Amino acid sequence: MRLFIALDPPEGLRDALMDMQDGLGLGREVPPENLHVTLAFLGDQPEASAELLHEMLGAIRAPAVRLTLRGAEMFGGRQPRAAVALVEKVPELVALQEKVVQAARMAGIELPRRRFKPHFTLMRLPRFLPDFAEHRIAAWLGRNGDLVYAGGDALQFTLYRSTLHGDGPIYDALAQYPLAPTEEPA
Ligand code: 2AM
Repeated sequence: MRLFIALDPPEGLRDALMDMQDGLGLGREVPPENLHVTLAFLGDQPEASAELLHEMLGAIRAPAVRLTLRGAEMFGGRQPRAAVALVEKVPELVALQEKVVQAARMAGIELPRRRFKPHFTLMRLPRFLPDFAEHRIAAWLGRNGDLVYAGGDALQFTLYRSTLHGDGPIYDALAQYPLAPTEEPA
């Protein structure tokens, strides 16, 4: 099973992400139900590891994570492969990501050390881009590069199975784990 662990956007934030998708005019949109912030990508894992992982994830105690969009970027450097909305790296998000990685390691899953750059992938771009792509990308970054959007709290995280198909992956939520709501200041 190809597995990953992610945060899903609250509804209002999903709409904001879809608005951002509308403006690029290049590549393939990530379907609304697939928009997420990956906390850990685990790759192919045997069923036994998945069960142990589920136990470890269920033991995580962590507060809700405020999801704030802060700017947009193209990933891939000189060969842009994806348009993404960046997510503010608040301490609760960093701590949760570390706990998730630790849970995976305790379940015996080896993870490469990777810098965590939280984001929603919005569009995936083809290898060969048309001539007008550069202009569209520059215009889109001009509109979204400084964007700030308070997207509300993620109150849970999800273990997903990803099945690859020719026309894009299918994600199945295998389990969800609650995060503790934070109290509003009086
Ligand atoms: P991305 O959105 O930045 O492409 C499910 O595939 C999720 O895991 C995607 O959101 C993807 O991040 C992330 N991921 C991280 N490493 C990956 C890899 N080597 N292959 C596929 N997906 C990966």
